[in-house]
Amino acid sequence: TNMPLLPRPAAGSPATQEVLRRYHSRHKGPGQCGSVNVQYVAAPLPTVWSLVRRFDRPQDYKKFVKDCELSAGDGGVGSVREVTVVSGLPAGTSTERLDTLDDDRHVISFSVVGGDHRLSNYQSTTTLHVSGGGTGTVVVESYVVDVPPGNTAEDTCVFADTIIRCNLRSLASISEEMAG
Ligand code: A9S
Repeated sequence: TNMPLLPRPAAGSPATQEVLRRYHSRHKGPGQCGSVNVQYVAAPLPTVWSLVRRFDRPQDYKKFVKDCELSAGDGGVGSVREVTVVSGLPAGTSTERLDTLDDDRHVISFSVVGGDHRLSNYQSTTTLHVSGGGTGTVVVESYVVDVPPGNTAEDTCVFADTIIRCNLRSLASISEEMAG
């Protein structure tokens, strides 16, 4: 039959839907891939945000970061960080610029601008959302990145998603520890 399908309403409050539309539906150019990862954290948003907003201290929850130094700025928009990666990854350093830091909407985004790794033009956006009346937080992290020559979009996303899910699980456990 030609019976139209009844669209299911999207999840989340109108405010959440607006943030998702605005910050997580980035356009992928030709030769790019990307995805969205979501993590529930059983800690209040201000606790989670206190970790996520520190562009100068990714090592506080990103286990693959050995060291981080700002090479420009003081941690505000436009700051540049030089990240040194732990051994075992196919990367040594990554140079990253802070593009957005919104303490009201709880949005942070950065772009990879250099380094000796294969994730060229990696651009990431993370937003935080109050959940469970304030007892919990939903973290949404999306990215786009160039597919390196000789790799598939699928392999590139599997690699990036593996690192991101690791970061998000670590963010959850540290936040939950802080919140007691
Ligand atoms: O750090 C993040 O938020 C997420 C990712 C996927 C970071 C990846 C990375 O910084 C390495 C950890 C160094 C791995 C980049 C840009 C390239 C890598 O190969």
